[in-house]
Amino acid sequence: MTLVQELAPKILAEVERAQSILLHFHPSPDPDSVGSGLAMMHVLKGMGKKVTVIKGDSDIPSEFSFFPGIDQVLMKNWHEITPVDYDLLIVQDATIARVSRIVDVTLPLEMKAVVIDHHVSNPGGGVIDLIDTAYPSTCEILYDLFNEWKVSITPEIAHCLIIGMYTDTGGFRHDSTRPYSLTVAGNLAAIYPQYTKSLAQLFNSHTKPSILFQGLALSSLKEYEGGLVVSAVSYDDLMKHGITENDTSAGDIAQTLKSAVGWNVGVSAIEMSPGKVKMSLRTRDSENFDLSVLAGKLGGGGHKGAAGVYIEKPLAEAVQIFVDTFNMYRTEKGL
Ligand SMILES: [Mn+2]
Repeated sequence: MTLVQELAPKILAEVERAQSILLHFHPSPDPDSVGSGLAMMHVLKGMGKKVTVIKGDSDIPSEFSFFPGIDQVLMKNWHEITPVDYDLLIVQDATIARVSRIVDVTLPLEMKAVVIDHHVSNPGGGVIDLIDTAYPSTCEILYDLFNEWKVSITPEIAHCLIIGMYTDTGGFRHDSTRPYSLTVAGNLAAIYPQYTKSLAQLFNSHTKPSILFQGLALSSLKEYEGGLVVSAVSYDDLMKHGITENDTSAGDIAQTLKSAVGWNVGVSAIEMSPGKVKMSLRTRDSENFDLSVLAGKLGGGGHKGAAGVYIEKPLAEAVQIFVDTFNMYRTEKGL
């Protein structure tokens, strides 16, 4: 019996018991967060449940406008709602703490949490934790969960799920992709064949400042021993060019860096506000460089091949801390 098969009836029992269910998007939501949040919303509404989806910390990127049901999202963050109004929180594609990064997320006694995620670094902490790292996306977990629940997958649900699955696997290119992922995607594509139009919207929606950001990021590269390369963009530079957080794409920069032969680990460091640096890490060699471990040493998390961390220091200091930690990791691993 798989974990999904084991937990599906238990999660369904919590859903049936609940009067009012809260869903959320994680900070800087990606299509797996939004797709899983909205797919779950459609399913629960289909069951006649009272459901609220909050946007969380971040604004919803305009290129996500195609997601069916996005217009029903409550444009509020955790601290702007009254948590006791809800008796069940379903945390998806995130940890409970990561429902918001701006405020502390403390669940009232009246509220139960169910955690559904595929991140190896998720500690759980819900009354039920459906955390299965064999899945490349939360949306793929939901496909199996909904089937266990005998939910019929509507075009709306299929649309939400396939976009999250596609993006979290890098277009079915990451090692996390399983043959089964393609089977699921095939089933979803048959239900909603127009999903390619949404992908076109998603990947042709760059802002002008976002292209400027890529230029700044790529012109700031520094190479370190052990095949590490770091791009670092300061808060001042962001301000000078009118670049907002939504215009930055740390993951894409790090992805580009590690695509070069000889650069094993690519890091994009961005000083999002003075003294607060966001780092995205990518590797072309996750056998030797387990980024979830590396990021974990600094309080971050993620997957073996892709991880992230925030360091609350000025940019140069933050980069130095990372480089030192990287060297420590190399020494430990004999690399
Ligand atoms: Mn995900």
